[in-house]
Amino acid sequence: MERTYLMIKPDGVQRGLIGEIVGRFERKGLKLIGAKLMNVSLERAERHYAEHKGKDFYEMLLRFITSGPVFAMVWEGDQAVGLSRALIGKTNALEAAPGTIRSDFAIHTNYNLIHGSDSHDNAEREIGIFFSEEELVSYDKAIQVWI
Ligand code: RTP
Ligand code: MG
Repeated sequence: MERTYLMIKPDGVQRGLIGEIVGRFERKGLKLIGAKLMNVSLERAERHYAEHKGKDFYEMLLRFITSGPVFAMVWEGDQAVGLSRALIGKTNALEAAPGTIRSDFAIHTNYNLIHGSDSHDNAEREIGIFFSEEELVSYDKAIQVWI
């Protein structure tokens, strides 16, 4: 079992796409174990995007992610990291496969609706930035046996 950190970015919240996006992960069969609408402080944004420090889009990325509320989530399931990245699609909407979130709803690389952890280790690191363990809910899904 693996956990991943997913975050609907300010564009997704402002465009009213929270329900649409959350529904895709629910229907896939992953288990939602934590969620909250929140503003991201500059300090949290810098920790989250530390790997991009120094890149030409870094400052813009920080401004964007702190510009309005995000919908922060933790999802659990077998291969949750890889499966979530597959549902999200490539960073650039032009390269994202049809049927992925970014292909279906995004136009611009900078406004690509959702973040998904790119590795198991980064998932655990990012969950720690945005959630305390007390905010995460442990429960069984009745139909999990078929997924
Ligand atoms: P994310 O971290 O948000 O899930 O996206 P990702 O893994 O697909 O892409 P990543 O390389 O981690 O980049 C993080 C975010 O920075 C913006 N970006 N802009 N060339 C560019 O202008 C550029 N490259 C990346 C995107 O918003 C990307 O999601
Ligand atoms: Mg990334």
